[in-house]
Amino acid sequence: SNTEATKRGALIVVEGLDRAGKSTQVARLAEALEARSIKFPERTTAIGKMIDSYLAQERELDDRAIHLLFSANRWECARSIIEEVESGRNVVCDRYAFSGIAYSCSKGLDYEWCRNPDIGLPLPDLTVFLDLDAEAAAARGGYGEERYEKLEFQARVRQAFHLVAQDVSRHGGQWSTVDAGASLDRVTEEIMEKVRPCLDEIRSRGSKIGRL
Ligand code: ADP
Ligand code: 2DT
Ligand code: MG
Repeated sequence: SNTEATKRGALIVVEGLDRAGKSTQVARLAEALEARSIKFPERTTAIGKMIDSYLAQERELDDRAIHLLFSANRWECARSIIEEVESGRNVVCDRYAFSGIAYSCSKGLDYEWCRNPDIGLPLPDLTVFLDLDAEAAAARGGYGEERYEKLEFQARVRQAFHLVAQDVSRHGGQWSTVDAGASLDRVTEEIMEKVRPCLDEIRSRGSKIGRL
């Protein structure tokens, strides 16, 4: 029989535009779930350092090459995510493969081409999309110097995320959209309303973690 100690944890992903409130909400969620929190890109690895210098606009890379580096950066963390979840710990993730698709598609790359390199990665039990229009996001303190932090591009990314949402649902994934324009506490409450039933379901069914 399945004892409490063998029950796996959940993998919860938070997605959204720059300034949507992801990092703030991931910190709150990780505390509430006593979870390990991770962030993509994971900038400390060798691949992560290449991504970091690309985002800082210190180097140029072909659009497909950087897309594959973002995916490789997830693959180099996949084993440890699976081990953590299987050990019973919850994992909360600030961005994931869905950012990969949304940002690269917004440069004009083919949707399916963008999705392919992430196939087989751990499947999030729930993805919470913090939805905010690009103007409202820009009004939150303005953008920095990083690549992609421009209003017109962010507006395209938001549209691309809406396509990703439909695609995830079609592939049987759990995607929940939350209005990120509400107050910090209201957003946290709404996220918890989506997360609780997800945790209950994993606890009662005890299924293995899926694959993208
Ligand atoms: P992200 O990680 O998505 O870029 P952050 O969590 O860093 O977003 O938040 C970006 C900025 O917006 C921060 O200054 C943060 O305090 C502010 N912020 C986050 N959530 C809200 C909210 N619901 N209402 C107003 N300001 C917010
Ligand atoms: P932040 O560190 O502020 O979240 O910005 N990105 C991210 C991609 O283009 N592809 C990906 O696969 C991922 C995970 C989004 C990181 C920037 O990198 C973009 C914004
Ligand atoms: Mg952030």
